[in-house]
Order: sequence, then C-alpha cells, then structure tokens
Amino acid sequence: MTAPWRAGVLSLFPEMFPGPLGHSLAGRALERGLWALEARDIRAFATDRHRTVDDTPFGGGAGMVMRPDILDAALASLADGRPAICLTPRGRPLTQDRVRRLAAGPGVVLLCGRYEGIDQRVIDARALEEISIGDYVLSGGEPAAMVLLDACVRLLPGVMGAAASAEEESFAAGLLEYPHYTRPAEWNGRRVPDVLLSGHHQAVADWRRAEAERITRERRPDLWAAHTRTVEPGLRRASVAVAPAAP
Ligand code: 9D3
Repeated sequence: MTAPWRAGVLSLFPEMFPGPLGHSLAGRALERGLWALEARDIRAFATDRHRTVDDTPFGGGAGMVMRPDILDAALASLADGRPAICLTPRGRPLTQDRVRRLAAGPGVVLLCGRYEGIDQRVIDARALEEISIGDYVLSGGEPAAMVLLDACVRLLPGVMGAAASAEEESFAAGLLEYPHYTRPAEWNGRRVPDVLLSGHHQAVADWRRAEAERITRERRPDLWAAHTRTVEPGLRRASVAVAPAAP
C-alpha cells in the first residue's frame, strides 16, 4: 500500500484527538489505514520547570501569547515538507478548493492556537498558512482542526463510495441542495410534493433544480451571484430579477 495521508496536530489538549474523527466515516478510514493521525502536546516542548508555553504580550494588552521558541520546537518535531497550517480566527476562510488541494497532497501539520494568539515570528519563520473556519469565535483551534481534517479525509481515495464522489462534482455547480423526502408519503398531515411521486423523471429533475435555485437565492445571495456569473453568464431569467425572500 502507498503511504497514507498524514495529519500531525500540535495542541495543548492532544487528548481531544481523534475525538469525533474517531467515529463515522473518518474513523473507519483511520482504522483502515487510509490516513494517519499524530497529535502532540505542545507542552512537551516547554523547557522550564512549570512547562510554560505562553507569556504576556509585548506592548501590553489583554491575554497571553504563545511563545515562538516552544512552538518552533513543536513544529520541528513534525515538519517534513507537509503544508504547515495554523488555525486562527484571523486566517483566510477555509474553502472546498483549499480542502481539495490539501487532500491531494501528502497530508498536513496543524497548529491549534489557544490564548490571544501566536507570536508572529514563528508564523513568519515557518511560513505558516493561517486558516479560519468562519466568522464566529471558538475557544481554541482544536474544533477548527477537526473540521479541516474531516473535510480532507472524506476526499481521500477509498474513503467514500463512487456514488458519493460523483455527487461531489455537482456541488461544483455552486447550488445548495434541494429538499429531500422519504416514506411515509404523508406524515402528520404533511404530504410529499406530488411531483416526486409522479414517476416523471424530467419533472422531478426540473422541480429539484428550481428548488435548489430558490433555496440558494434565499439563503446565499453570494453563492447565487457566483452561480449566475459562472453557469449562466449573460442569461437573464425571471428568477434572477426576483429579490431574495425574507428569512
Ligand atoms: C479579541 C480577539 N479574539 C479574536 C477574535 C481573540 C481570540 C478569540 C478566539 C483568539 C483566539 C480564539 C480562539 N479561536 C481559534 O483559535 C480559532 C477560530 C475561531 O475562533 N473562529 C473561526 N476559526 C478559527 S480557527 C481557530
């Protein structure tokens, strides 16, 4: 077998890993050796009696900053050419495109931030790529690292079935998903849309497409704008002119 995709994680709470990644799809892939996970304790690289990893910020201000010397030693223990990424709220937002590129490579080394931040010099010296998972505040980088790993692992060869992989392509079209229904056909007085029971495949496909467009327009004007620019350039449709519905 070829070398598995390797994830190295540096954290003050390495026992949080694999955590949720030990279950479900990523967990089965981990057991099957399709990827490998090595979580290390940053504190193991501390040099003083008290195992200190942080200090007060030069220039003053609230909170503590993670020391560059300790983090550098921790990074050196895993560095082998894999992209080194630091999960921070000020990073570039994680995208499916970045996930695809990372999954196609040899793996990643992830540094999970805690405290107010990380000394800028270690970010510069190791050319760490800073990534955020969105505009909300977490208490540390660990959940963000798990999100990034989950997104990458499901793309590794052999992790997902062929059907799901094919479905991946259609996400590239940039629309949110249409609503799904299963039995019973009527539940608590709520009926499944008649068209889905009609057996008319083209009518089903048209309905799903229209619903996907409506939901995208309502919830994600940003995706809708990108979609109309790339998929239907210069094409004017009635639905494009309609203002987004109130949430
Ligand atoms: C007052 C300044 N805060 C920045 C918004 C400080 C701060 C808040 C939260 C510093 C670190 C954190 C912990 N968050 C992460 O480490 C983190 C994160 C996040 O909070 N949101 C989205 N993505 C990420 S990736 C790492």
